[in-house]
Amino acid sequence: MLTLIHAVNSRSTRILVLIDEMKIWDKIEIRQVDIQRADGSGRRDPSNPHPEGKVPVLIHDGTVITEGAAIMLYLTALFPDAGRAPKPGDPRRGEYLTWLFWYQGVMEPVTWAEVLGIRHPGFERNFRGLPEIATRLRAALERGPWLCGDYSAADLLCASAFTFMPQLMPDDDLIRDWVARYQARPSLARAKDYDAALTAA
Ligand SMILES: N[C@@H](CCC(=O)N[C@@H](CS)C(=O)NCC(=O)O)C(=O)O
Repeated sequence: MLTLIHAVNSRSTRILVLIDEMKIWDKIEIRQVDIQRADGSGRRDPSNPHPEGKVPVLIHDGTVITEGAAIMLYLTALFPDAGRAPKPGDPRRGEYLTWLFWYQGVMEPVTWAEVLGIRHPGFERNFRGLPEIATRLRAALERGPWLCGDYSAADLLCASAFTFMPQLMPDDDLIRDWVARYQARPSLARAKDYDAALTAA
């Protein structure tokens, strides 16, 4: 049994986008929890199995999986025919894994540091910065049309950062167009509608 621990308008919403892209709504139970929000609202939900009370969390037959990229990798591996990842053996599989891990290990810390105004030479030496992120994305998009050729969870994860933090959008037509194509996908609207219905209930 698969369960997604979800809080509306949060990082777990992009897992809803993936679920919609993969057409696996009927395979996953969505369980809503409260979380502590940056504005001070909300509270840690004691029913949430995440060790820090965060979302997203995927539970598969009792196993708890956290971190957005790990959940995306897990789901796309569990449903390989859903078509949102190059399969093992595909020459672009390595690129797919690279993008997921790079997002979680580099892009997310760098974008958050930028938004919070955190600057340290050691941080920049380890993670680099926004210009390097833009260069890397652009190089992949020049080959395009998506990061791994066809649309995949890697696009969803990386492009979602610029939906959440539009002020960080690089001044680059290829990247702007890629984010716009991601935002225009019906899966995004359907996930937002799902959250709106939960909020209204
Ligand atoms: N690295 C985690 C971050 C998860 C995360 O920080 N989620 C936020 C919601 S967007 C959360 O649950 N915050 C509640 C809290 O910090 O207590 C991931 O990418 O999945």
